[in-house]
Amino acid sequence: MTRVYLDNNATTIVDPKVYDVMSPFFCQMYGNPNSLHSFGSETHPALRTAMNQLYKGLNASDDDDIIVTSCATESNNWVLKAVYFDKILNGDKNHIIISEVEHPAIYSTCKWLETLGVKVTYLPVNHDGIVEAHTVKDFITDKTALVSIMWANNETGAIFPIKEIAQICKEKNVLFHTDGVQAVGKIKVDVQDVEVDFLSFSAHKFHGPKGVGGLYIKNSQELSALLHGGEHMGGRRSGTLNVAGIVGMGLAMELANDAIEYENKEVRRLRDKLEDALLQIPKTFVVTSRDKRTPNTMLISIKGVEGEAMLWDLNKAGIAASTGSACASEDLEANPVLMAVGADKELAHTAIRLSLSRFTTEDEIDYTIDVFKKAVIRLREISGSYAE
Ligand code: 7TS
Repeated sequence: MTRVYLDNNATTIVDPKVYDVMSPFFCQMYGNPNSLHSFGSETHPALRTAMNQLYKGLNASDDDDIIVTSCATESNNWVLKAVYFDKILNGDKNHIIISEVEHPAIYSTCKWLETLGVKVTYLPVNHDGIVEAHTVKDFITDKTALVSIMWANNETGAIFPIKEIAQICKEKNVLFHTDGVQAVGKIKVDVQDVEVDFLSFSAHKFHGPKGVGGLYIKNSQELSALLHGGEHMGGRRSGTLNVAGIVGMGLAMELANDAIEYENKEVRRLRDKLEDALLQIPKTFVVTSRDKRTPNTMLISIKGVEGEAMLWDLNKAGIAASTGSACASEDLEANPVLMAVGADKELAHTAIRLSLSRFTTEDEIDYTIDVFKKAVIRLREISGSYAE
């Protein structure tokens, strides 16, 4: 059966080159890098190469830290909780600013911090699903400890004005974190051009392995450790190094950055071809203008067709898509990002996210267009709630 994977914002296929570079570190070079014997030390060259690839990939300087974590959820939790300990519990601040369309790894952590007495501002987004930089300025007070705004949204692909927001935070002397999960490897992320204090990323979103991610920390900025223990990663994140994961993530970032031009031209062309075809179906609409999105993403609403029913039809034809974030897809609430951009509840229940990658082919897009159009006709007939 034909199988088409269009859920690349949830996770991606591991690039075969990444798989190859990782494989010796399971059964051959399996030593603990901290051990003094040769089993340990023989892992060092590959670890050094991988860390260099990560520094180069983000254009970080030697004064910065890149700390490998288990995923972006960990990186996001770390920043929020450490800022709580450092600046709120043990300081004189009490306020954090995020957007109302952050991933649950930020949003739910902030909800939890509220139970501890932290004041959280959830910034609204405009009709493109983007936080406008001036709103950040409007809400910063002398009690604000941290602003955390994502670089690109996982559901709409909307790219946020991170450079301007970073500048505002710098002027106001407030720490700035960005969740860069959906930006790294898809668009240019240069931490010297865009001066963020902290940036989270996750390898499996750019054709690296699952279970490994990172936190970039500017100028070795103070940030209490979340995991205490054996002083790994300079004492900033203890736990035996995930050697294969780190080696894989380093190469994955290099390959993804090398492919950014392809992503911008070819992946964008395929996404736009799919989008143009699907928008010919009456009463469909796509959130966020094309030029304001990552090149691989489209969130489309189809009037009269429940997102879950559509997903089921696509899945039967071998096509993987999503109704939004897979992290929340078991809960059948209306898509919160669509609600935030002002869609009505019906439209918000009919959202399908299609996300491509550099491995997506033209044949797969043609097949998807065909299946999608037939599924809409079928489901609209069944639901009967749709009239042209
Ligand atoms: N931040 C953003 C913006 C994300 O898109 C995701 C995963 C995460 C954080 C968490 O990454 P993890 O590696 O720790 O899991 N997003 C999605 C998604 O959109 N569908 O499934 C997972």
